[in-house]
Amino acid sequence: MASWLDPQSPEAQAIVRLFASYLVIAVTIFLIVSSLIAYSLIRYRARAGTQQPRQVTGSRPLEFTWTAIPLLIVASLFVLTVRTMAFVDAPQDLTANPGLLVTGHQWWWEARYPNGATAVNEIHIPTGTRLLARIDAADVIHDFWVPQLARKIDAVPGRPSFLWLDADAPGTYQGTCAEFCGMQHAGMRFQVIAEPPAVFSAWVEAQAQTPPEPTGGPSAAGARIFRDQKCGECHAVSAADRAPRNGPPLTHIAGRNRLAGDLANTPENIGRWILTPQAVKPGNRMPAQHLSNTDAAAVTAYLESLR
Ligand code: HEC
Ligand SMILES: [Cu+2]
Repeated sequence: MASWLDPQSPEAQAIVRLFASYLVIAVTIFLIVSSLIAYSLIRYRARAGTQQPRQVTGSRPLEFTWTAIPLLIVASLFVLTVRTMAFVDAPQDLTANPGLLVTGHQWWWEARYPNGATAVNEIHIPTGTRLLARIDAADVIHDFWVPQLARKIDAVPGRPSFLWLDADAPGTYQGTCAEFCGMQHAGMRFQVIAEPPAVFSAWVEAQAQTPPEPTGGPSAAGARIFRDQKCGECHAVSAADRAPRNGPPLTHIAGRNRLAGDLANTPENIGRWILTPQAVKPGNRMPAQHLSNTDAAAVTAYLESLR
Protein backbone atom coordinates (compact mmCIF):
# COMPACT_ATOMS: atom_id res chain seq x y z
CA MET A 1 0.00 0.00 0.00
CA ALA A 2 1.51 3.31 -1.07
CA SER A 3 1.91 5.90 1.63
CA TRP A 4 -0.22 9.01 2.02
CA LEU A 5 3.12 10.70 2.75
CA ASP A 6 3.86 10.42 -0.97
CA PRO A 7 0.99 12.56 -2.31
CA GLN A 8 0.33 12.65 -6.05
CA SER A 9 -2.49 15.19 -6.38
CA PRO A 10 -2.93 18.83 -5.33
CA GLU A 11 -5.55 17.75 -2.76
CA ALA A 12 -3.35 15.06 -1.20
CA GLN A 13 -0.42 17.50 -1.19
CA ALA A 14 -2.54 20.01 0.74
CA ILE A 15 -3.34 17.33 3.32
CA VAL A 16 0.35 16.48 3.78
CA ARG A 17 1.21 20.19 4.06
CA LEU A 18 -1.41 20.55 6.80
CA PHE A 19 0.02 17.53 8.59
CA ALA A 20 3.52 19.01 8.31
CA SER A 21 2.35 22.36 9.78
CA TYR A 22 0.72 20.58 12.72
CA LEU A 23 3.83 18.51 13.23
CA VAL A 24 6.16 21.54 13.19
CA ILE A 25 3.94 23.48 15.62
CA ALA A 26 3.53 20.49 17.96
CA VAL A 27 7.23 19.63 17.95
CA THR A 28 8.19 23.27 18.60
CA ILE A 29 5.82 23.44 21.59
CA PHE A 30 7.13 20.11 22.86
CA LEU A 31 10.74 21.27 22.62
CA ILE A 32 10.03 24.58 24.37
CA VAL A 33 8.03 22.98 27.19
CA SER A 34 10.42 20.09 27.77
CA SER A 35 13.49 22.32 27.79
CA LEU A 36 11.81 24.69 30.28
CA ILE A 37 10.99 21.72 32.48
CA ALA A 38 14.52 20.34 32.21
CA TYR A 39 16.00 23.77 32.97
CA SER A 40 13.76 24.28 36.01
CA LEU A 41 14.42 20.79 37.34
CA ILE A 42 18.12 21.46 37.40
CA ARG A 43 18.25 25.17 38.17
CA TYR A 44 15.64 25.13 40.96
CA ARG A 45 16.10 21.67 42.45
CA ALA A 46 15.91 21.43 46.25
CA ARG A 47 19.28 21.90 47.91
CA ALA A 48 20.19 21.85 51.55
CA GLY A 49 19.24 25.16 53.11
CA THR A 50 17.05 26.50 50.27
CA GLN A 51 13.96 28.42 51.25
CA GLN A 52 10.44 28.31 49.94
CA PRO A 53 10.51 30.61 46.83
CA ARG A 54 8.30 33.66 46.52
CA GLN A 55 4.66 32.60 45.86
CA VAL A 56 2.82 34.39 43.05
CA THR A 57 -1.00 34.29 42.83
CA GLY A 58 -3.49 36.18 40.71
CA SER A 59 -0.93 37.80 38.42
CA ARG A 60 -2.81 39.53 35.59
CA PRO A 61 0.07 39.60 33.08
CA LEU A 62 0.81 35.89 33.64
CA GLU A 63 -2.85 34.82 33.40
CA PHE A 64 -3.21 36.87 30.25
CA THR A 65 -0.07 35.44 28.63
CA TRP A 66 -0.85 31.80 29.17
CA THR A 67 -4.39 32.25 27.93
CA ALA A 68 -3.35 34.23 24.88
CA ILE A 69 -0.59 31.87 23.68
CA PRO A 70 -2.73 28.69 23.48
CA LEU A 71 -5.56 30.74 21.99
CA LEU A 72 -3.25 31.95 19.24
CA ILE A 73 -1.96 28.43 18.59
CA VAL A 74 -5.46 26.92 18.39
CA ALA A 75 -6.69 29.79 16.22
CA SER A 76 -3.86 29.29 13.73
CA LEU A 77 -4.47 25.52 13.61
CA PHE A 78 -8.13 26.32 13.00
CA VAL A 79 -7.37 28.69 10.13
CA LEU A 80 -4.91 26.24 8.54
CA THR A 81 -7.43 23.41 8.78
CA VAL A 82 -10.37 25.37 7.43
CA ARG A 83 -8.29 26.60 4.48
CA THR A 84 -7.18 23.04 3.68
CA MET A 85 -10.73 21.72 3.97
CA ALA A 86 -12.02 24.42 1.65
CA PHE A 87 -9.47 23.32 -0.94
CA VAL A 88 -9.68 19.54 -0.47
CA ASP A 89 -13.39 18.94 0.11
CA ALA A 90 -15.77 18.77 -2.82
CA PRO A 91 -19.09 20.59 -2.41
CA GLN A 92 -21.65 18.19 -0.95
CA ASP A 93 -24.27 19.12 -3.52
CA LEU A 94 -26.77 16.38 -4.37
CA THR A 95 -27.84 18.22 -7.52
CA ALA A 96 -24.28 18.24 -8.91
CA ASN A 97 -23.43 16.22 -12.01
CA PRO A 98 -20.55 14.00 -10.96
CA GLY A 99 -18.00 12.74 -13.50
CA LEU A 100 -18.00 9.39 -11.77
CA LEU A 101 -20.36 7.35 -9.60
CA VAL A 102 -18.60 5.02 -7.18
CA THR A 103 -20.56 2.40 -5.24
CA GLY A 104 -19.09 0.21 -2.53
CA HIS A 105 -20.40 -3.36 -2.40
CA GLN A 106 -19.46 -6.25 -0.14
CA TRP A 107 -16.63 -6.64 -1.32
CA TRP A 108 -15.91 -4.77 -4.52
CA TRP A 109 -16.11 -1.28 -5.94
CA GLU A 110 -18.24 -0.34 -8.89
CA ALA A 111 -17.61 2.80 -10.94
CA ARG A 112 -20.04 4.21 -13.48
CA TYR A 113 -19.27 7.01 -15.91
CA PRO A 114 -21.80 9.46 -17.40
CA ASN A 115 -21.60 7.77 -20.83
CA GLY A 116 -22.68 4.42 -19.36
CA ALA A 117 -19.22 2.87 -19.07
CA THR A 118 -18.65 0.78 -15.96
CA ALA A 119 -15.52 -0.33 -14.17
CA VAL A 120 -14.94 -2.77 -11.35
CA ASN A 121 -12.17 -2.21 -8.80
CA GLU A 122 -10.18 -0.35 -11.48
CA ILE A 123 -11.21 3.26 -11.69
CA HIS A 124 -9.74 5.17 -14.61
CA ILE A 125 -9.40 8.94 -14.35
CA PRO A 126 -7.83 11.60 -16.59
CA THR A 127 -4.65 13.22 -15.20
CA GLY A 128 -4.60 16.87 -14.24
CA THR A 129 -8.39 17.07 -13.98
CA ARG A 130 -10.38 17.50 -10.83
CA LEU A 131 -13.04 14.85 -11.32
CA LEU A 132 -16.10 15.05 -9.08
CA ALA A 133 -16.85 11.56 -7.75
CA ARG A 134 -20.08 10.63 -6.01
CA ILE A 135 -19.45 7.95 -3.38
CA ASP A 136 -22.29 5.65 -2.41
CA ALA A 137 -22.75 2.18 -0.93
CA ALA A 138 -25.11 -0.65 -1.82
CA ASP A 139 -25.19 -2.53 1.46
CA VAL A 140 -23.17 -1.43 4.51
CA ILE A 141 -20.88 1.51 5.22
CA HIS A 142 -17.58 1.36 3.35
CA ASP A 143 -14.89 4.00 3.09
CA PHE A 144 -13.22 5.00 -0.15
CA TRP A 145 -9.53 5.73 0.33
CA VAL A 146 -6.76 6.31 -2.20
CA PRO A 147 -4.00 7.59 0.12
CA GLN A 148 -1.87 9.22 -2.58
CA LEU A 149 -4.73 11.05 -4.29
CA ALA A 150 -7.46 12.11 -1.90
CA ARG A 151 -8.89 12.25 1.58
CA LYS A 152 -10.79 9.33 3.04
CA ILE A 153 -14.53 9.46 2.59
CA ASP A 154 -17.25 7.22 4.00
CA ALA A 155 -19.54 5.45 1.55
CA VAL A 156 -22.87 5.46 3.37
CA PRO A 157 -25.85 3.60 1.84
CA GLY A 158 -28.51 6.09 0.76
CA ARG A 159 -26.46 9.11 1.75
CA PRO A 160 -23.99 9.86 -1.03
CA SER A 161 -20.99 12.08 -0.49
CA PHE A 162 -18.69 13.80 -2.95
CA LEU A 163 -14.96 13.68 -3.45
CA TRP A 164 -12.42 15.31 -5.78
CA LEU A 165 -10.39 12.65 -7.56
CA ASP A 166 -7.30 13.98 -9.19
CA ALA A 167 -3.79 12.85 -10.12
CA ASP A 168 -0.81 14.91 -11.28
CA ALA A 169 0.82 12.19 -13.36
CA PRO A 170 -0.19 8.97 -15.11
CA GLY A 171 0.10 5.94 -12.87
CA THR A 172 -1.68 3.27 -10.90
CA TYR A 173 -2.63 4.30 -7.38
CA GLN A 174 -3.67 1.72 -4.81
CA GLY A 175 -6.89 2.16 -2.90
CA THR A 176 -8.60 0.28 -0.12
CA CYS A 177 -11.77 0.22 1.91
CA ALA A 178 -11.06 2.04 5.16
CA GLU A 179 -14.16 1.17 7.18
CA PHE A 180 -14.64 -2.35 8.49
CA CYS A 181 -17.44 -3.81 6.38
CA GLY A 182 -17.43 -7.55 7.02
CA MET A 183 -15.40 -10.63 6.32
CA GLN A 184 -13.64 -9.51 3.13
CA HIS A 185 -13.11 -5.91 4.20
CA ALA A 186 -9.36 -6.37 3.70
CA GLY A 187 -10.06 -7.92 0.28
CA MET A 188 -11.75 -4.75 -0.91
CA ARG A 189 -8.67 -3.46 -2.69
CA PHE A 190 -8.94 -1.32 -5.80
CA GLN A 191 -6.80 0.73 -8.14
CA VAL A 192 -7.16 4.21 -9.54
CA ILE A 193 -5.54 4.29 -12.98
CA ALA A 194 -4.69 7.82 -14.07
CA GLU A 195 -4.14 8.32 -17.80
CA PRO A 196 -3.53 11.33 -20.04
CA PRO A 197 -6.94 12.80 -20.99
CA ALA A 198 -6.84 11.45 -24.57
CA VAL A 199 -6.07 7.91 -23.40
CA PHE A 200 -8.77 8.18 -20.76
CA SER A 201 -11.38 9.35 -23.30
CA ALA A 202 -10.58 6.43 -25.59
CA TRP A 203 -10.87 4.02 -22.66
CA VAL A 204 -14.18 5.39 -21.42
CA GLU A 205 -15.58 5.28 -25.00
CA ALA A 206 -14.51 1.65 -25.40
CA GLN A 207 -15.99 0.68 -22.04
CA ALA A 208 -19.39 2.00 -23.10
CA GLN A 209 -19.46 -0.50 -26.01
CA THR A 210 -20.53 -4.12 -25.67
CA PRO A 211 -17.94 -6.63 -26.91
CA PRO A 212 -19.21 -8.78 -29.82
CA GLU A 213 -20.89 -12.07 -28.92
CA PRO A 214 -18.49 -14.95 -29.75
CA THR A 215 -19.62 -16.87 -32.85
CA GLY A 216 -17.82 -20.17 -32.47
CA GLY A 217 -15.33 -22.29 -30.57
CA PRO A 218 -15.08 -22.73 -26.81
CA SER A 219 -16.00 -19.11 -26.09
CA ALA A 220 -19.39 -19.50 -27.85
CA ALA A 221 -20.00 -22.67 -25.82
CA GLY A 222 -18.93 -20.71 -22.73
CA ALA A 223 -21.45 -17.96 -23.51
CA ARG A 224 -24.19 -20.60 -23.62
CA ILE A 225 -23.12 -22.12 -20.31
CA PHE A 226 -22.94 -18.62 -18.81
CA ARG A 227 -26.62 -18.14 -19.73
CA ASP A 228 -27.73 -21.64 -18.70
CA GLN A 229 -25.99 -21.36 -15.34
CA LYS A 230 -27.75 -18.05 -14.68
CA CYS A 231 -24.47 -16.27 -14.09
CA GLY A 232 -26.32 -13.36 -15.71
CA GLU A 233 -28.60 -13.03 -12.69
CA CYS A 234 -25.69 -11.52 -10.84
CA HIS A 235 -23.43 -10.37 -13.68
CA ALA A 236 -24.11 -8.00 -16.58
CA VAL A 237 -22.22 -8.76 -19.81
CA SER A 238 -23.61 -5.90 -21.86
CA ALA A 239 -22.85 -2.22 -21.54
CA ALA A 240 -26.53 -1.41 -22.08
CA ASP A 241 -27.51 -3.57 -19.13
CA ARG A 242 -27.59 -1.21 -16.15
CA ALA A 243 -30.00 -3.07 -13.86
CA PRO A 244 -28.61 -3.31 -10.33
CA ARG A 245 -27.20 -6.76 -9.61
CA ASN A 246 -25.46 -8.51 -6.75
CA GLY A 247 -22.28 -9.21 -8.69
CA PRO A 248 -19.91 -6.96 -10.64
CA PRO A 249 -20.47 -6.36 -14.37
CA LEU A 250 -18.17 -8.62 -16.41
CA THR A 251 -18.68 -6.70 -19.67
CA HIS A 252 -14.97 -5.93 -20.13
CA ILE A 253 -13.44 -8.32 -17.62
CA ALA A 254 -10.63 -9.46 -19.94
CA GLY A 255 -9.32 -5.90 -20.15
CA ARG A 256 -8.73 -5.63 -16.42
CA ASN A 257 -5.50 -6.12 -14.45
CA ARG A 258 -7.08 -7.74 -11.44
CA LEU A 259 -9.84 -10.09 -10.47
CA ALA A 260 -12.04 -9.82 -7.39
CA GLY A 261 -9.92 -6.99 -6.05
CA ASP A 262 -6.50 -8.46 -5.44
CA LEU A 263 -5.97 -11.41 -7.80
CA ALA A 264 -3.98 -11.27 -11.05
CA ASN A 265 -6.39 -11.48 -13.99
CA THR A 266 -5.13 -14.67 -15.65
CA PRO A 267 -7.20 -17.44 -17.29
CA GLU A 268 -6.02 -19.79 -14.49
CA ASN A 269 -7.36 -17.46 -11.81
CA ILE A 270 -10.66 -16.92 -13.65
CA GLY A 271 -11.08 -20.71 -13.87
CA ARG A 272 -10.19 -21.15 -10.21
CA TRP A 273 -12.60 -18.38 -9.26
CA ILE A 274 -15.52 -19.85 -11.20
CA LEU A 275 -15.02 -23.32 -9.69
CA THR A 276 -14.18 -22.33 -6.10
CA PRO A 277 -14.93 -18.66 -5.41
CA GLN A 278 -15.16 -19.37 -1.67
CA ALA A 279 -11.69 -20.90 -1.56
CA VAL A 280 -10.21 -17.92 -3.39
CA LYS A 281 -11.92 -15.16 -1.39
CA PRO A 282 -13.60 -16.75 1.64
CA GLY A 283 -16.97 -15.33 2.61
CA ASN A 284 -17.50 -13.44 -0.66
CA ARG A 285 -21.03 -13.10 -2.02
CA MET A 286 -20.61 -15.46 -4.99
CA PRO A 287 -21.90 -18.96 -4.20
CA ALA A 288 -19.98 -21.99 -5.55
CA GLN A 289 -21.27 -22.75 -9.06
CA HIS A 290 -20.81 -26.52 -9.42
CA LEU A 291 -19.54 -26.51 -12.99
CA SER A 292 -17.57 -29.34 -14.56
CA ASN A 293 -13.94 -28.53 -15.36
CA THR A 294 -14.70 -28.46 -19.11
CA ASP A 295 -17.63 -26.09 -18.60
CA ALA A 296 -15.51 -23.86 -16.41
CA ALA A 297 -12.80 -23.81 -19.09
CA ALA A 298 -15.39 -22.83 -21.72
CA VAL A 299 -16.80 -20.06 -19.52
CA THR A 300 -13.24 -18.86 -18.93
CA ALA A 301 -12.69 -18.73 -22.70
CA TYR A 302 -15.90 -16.73 -23.02
CA LEU A 303 -14.90 -14.27 -20.28
CA GLU A 304 -11.46 -13.93 -21.91
CA SER A 305 -13.25 -12.73 -25.06
CA LEU A 306 -14.96 -9.89 -23.15
CA ARG A 307 -12.42 -7.17 -23.71
C1 HEC B 1 -25.64 -15.05 -6.55
C2 HEC B 1 -24.90 -14.14 -7.38
C3 HEC B 1 -23.81 -14.69 -8.29
C4 HEC B 1 -23.90 -15.69 -9.23
C5 HEC B 1 -25.09 -16.58 -9.56
C6 HEC B 1 -22.62 -15.72 -9.88
N1 HEC B 1 -21.79 -14.79 -9.33
FE1 HEC B 1 -19.89 -14.35 -9.96
N2 HEC B 1 -19.72 -12.96 -8.47
C7 HEC B 1 -20.71 -12.62 -7.58
C8 HEC B 1 -20.18 -11.65 -6.67
C9 HEC B 1 -20.95 -10.98 -5.52
C10 HEC B 1 -18.85 -11.40 -7.05
C11 HEC B 1 -17.88 -10.42 -6.40
C12 HEC B 1 -17.10 -11.10 -5.32
C13 HEC B 1 -16.09 -10.20 -4.66
O1 HEC B 1 -15.18 -9.72 -5.35
O2 HEC B 1 -16.21 -9.99 -3.45
C14 HEC B 1 -18.60 -12.24 -8.19
C15 HEC B 1 -17.39 -12.25 -8.88
C16 HEC B 1 -17.18 -12.95 -10.07
C17 HEC B 1 -15.99 -12.85 -10.86
C18 HEC B 1 -14.81 -11.92 -10.59
C19 HEC B 1 -15.27 -10.61 -11.09
C20 HEC B 1 -14.40 -9.41 -10.97
O3 HEC B 1 -14.96 -8.38 -11.24
O4 HEC B 1 -13.23 -9.43 -10.64
C21 HEC B 1 -16.15 -13.69 -11.94
C22 HEC B 1 -15.19 -13.92 -13.07
C23 HEC B 1 -17.45 -14.32 -11.78
N3 HEC B 1 -18.05 -13.86 -10.63
C24 HEC B 1 -17.97 -15.25 -12.66
C25 HEC B 1 -19.20 -15.89 -12.48
C26 HEC B 1 -19.68 -16.96 -13.35
C27 HEC B 1 -18.98 -17.47 -14.56
C28 HEC B 1 -20.90 -17.34 -12.84
C29 HEC B 1 -21.80 -18.45 -13.34
C30 HEC B 1 -21.18 -19.75 -13.48
C31 HEC B 1 -21.15 -16.52 -11.67
N4 HEC B 1 -20.11 -15.67 -11.48
C32 HEC B 1 -22.31 -16.60 -10.91
C33 HEC B 1 -21.99 -13.13 -7.54
C34 HEC B 1 -22.48 -14.15 -8.35
CU1 LIG C 1 -15.77 -2.04 2.53
